[in-house]
Parts: sequence; structure tokens; C-alpha cells
Amino acid sequence: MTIRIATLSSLCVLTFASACTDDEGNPPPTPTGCKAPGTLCWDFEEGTVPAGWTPYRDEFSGQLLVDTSRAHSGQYALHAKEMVGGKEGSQGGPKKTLRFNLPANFGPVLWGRAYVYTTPERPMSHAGLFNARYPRPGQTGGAFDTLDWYEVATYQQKYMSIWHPPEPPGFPEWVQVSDTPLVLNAWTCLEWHFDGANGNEPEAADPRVWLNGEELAWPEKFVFSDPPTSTPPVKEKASNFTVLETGVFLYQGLSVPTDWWIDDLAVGPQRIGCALD
Ligand SMILES: [Ca+2]
Repeated sequence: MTIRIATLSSLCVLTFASACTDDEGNPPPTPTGCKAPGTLCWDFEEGTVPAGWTPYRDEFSGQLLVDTSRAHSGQYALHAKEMVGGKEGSQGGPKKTLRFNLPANFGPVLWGRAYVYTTPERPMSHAGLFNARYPRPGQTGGAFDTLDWYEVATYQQKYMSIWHPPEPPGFPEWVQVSDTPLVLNAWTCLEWHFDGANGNEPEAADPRVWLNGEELAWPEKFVFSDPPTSTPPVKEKASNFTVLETGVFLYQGLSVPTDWWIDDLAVGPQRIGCALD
């Protein structure tokens, strides 16, 4: 009996720890869906870029459009089409994105959710999918290039999350790389938690990310900067997230033409979850 209890306990820790608890042992909050106050959801069923989103980055080849080539819900999704340009290992890659200004007083905690489909190959280069930005301490607004930011991306064919100081240059940045390969040729539900308040802690929290409800682990964490440094950035705390960016943004080259679709994108002050309601 003692052995059986020990076995079950170990199984929970090894198999389900990431799904049922965070680093402090707290369970993730119950999802609230799109109806919760302050939550914004986009299903792209307008058939065009939704109101409030405006084109931002446009580098190298490809297109970013709302079309019917593949959808998670309904008929339409945001499609980063035939992205290509530059070479792996060299800075500069295809970037096609949209920006959105959040309503005032969004708050310092941003949960997000998006369904993402990628084909045909996993990029080696840093491929950003979503980021959210906020003014530095003591500021209440300001231009895009003055804002601290959190990012969800893939890198070396695996999921990645980052905390950045303002871009340019966007570093020294705190990088977390998962041991989970980017899922190809299937819709996946990505969720993220950007906690810029982080209770009484002196700095904003590290980003957290879930794939189809399972929290990702980050066996590889490091500081990236050019020139290199080993000193981590101070993750400045947030008062209000102010700007979102989505689409696909490669920071190094991409030699294989690659398509991404993003659908059922949502952000809110509470966990939204993967259900469409
Ligand atoms: Ca849709």
C-alpha cells in the first residue's frame, strides 16, 4: 500500500506536474472563455483584417492576409502565406505583422490564447507569433519602440518565450526554450500568461506557455544580447499592457517557404482557455 501511494504520487509529479501546478505549486486558474469582462477575441470571420488591427512589419517575401485557405473556426483565419527570405544563421528574415492598441487600463496581467497551424517544416530561426508590450515604470504610454515586452515564438524548431526590453534593440533579453517540438500540420492551442505585476516580487514574472492545455517546461534558459552578456535584464514591472502584435516575424533567415495560420486569437486579464465560447 505504501508503495502504491508512493508510485501514484511520483506519477503525478512526473507526468502531471506541469499541467496541474506552477513553480509555487498553485493550480492554473479555471478558464473563463471569451465572455469574461475585458476579454477580446478575434475569429477573423469578418473575412478581412479585424477592426483596430493595422499592418506593421513587412520585410522580405510573403503575405499576411485573412483568407479561407485554412480555418480553425468558421471559414477564415489570419494567414502568413509563403514566408521566405534570408538565410538561417544570418540576421534578417521575413516579417509580416499586425498591431493592435489595447483599451486603456487593460492591467498588468495578460493571458492569451491562439490556435496556430504551421507547414511544411519547422524553422530553425527565431519565429515570433505574438507579443504584448507595456510602458516602462514611471511611464503611462509612449511609442512602440519605448515599450517592454513579452513574446511567444519558436526557435530551433521548439516553442520559446522571451521577456524583452524595448526594441530596438530588444535585448539583453531573457530567453526560455522548451523541449517541445513545434507541432506541424495540425491546429494547436497555444496559451500564454504574461504577469507583469507578479505580486510583491521585485520583477515581472517569467512568461508561461501551455500547448493544448499542457504547460511547457523550459530546460534551456539564457540571456541573449549582441554583443553577448551574462547579466540578465531587469524584468521591469508593468502597470498596463498597451499594444499587441501578431503575425509571423523571423529574426533570422527562412529558406523554406513556410505558411502559418492563426485563428481564434484572444487576450484578457483572466485565463481564457482553449474552448471557443
Ligand atoms: Ca475563424
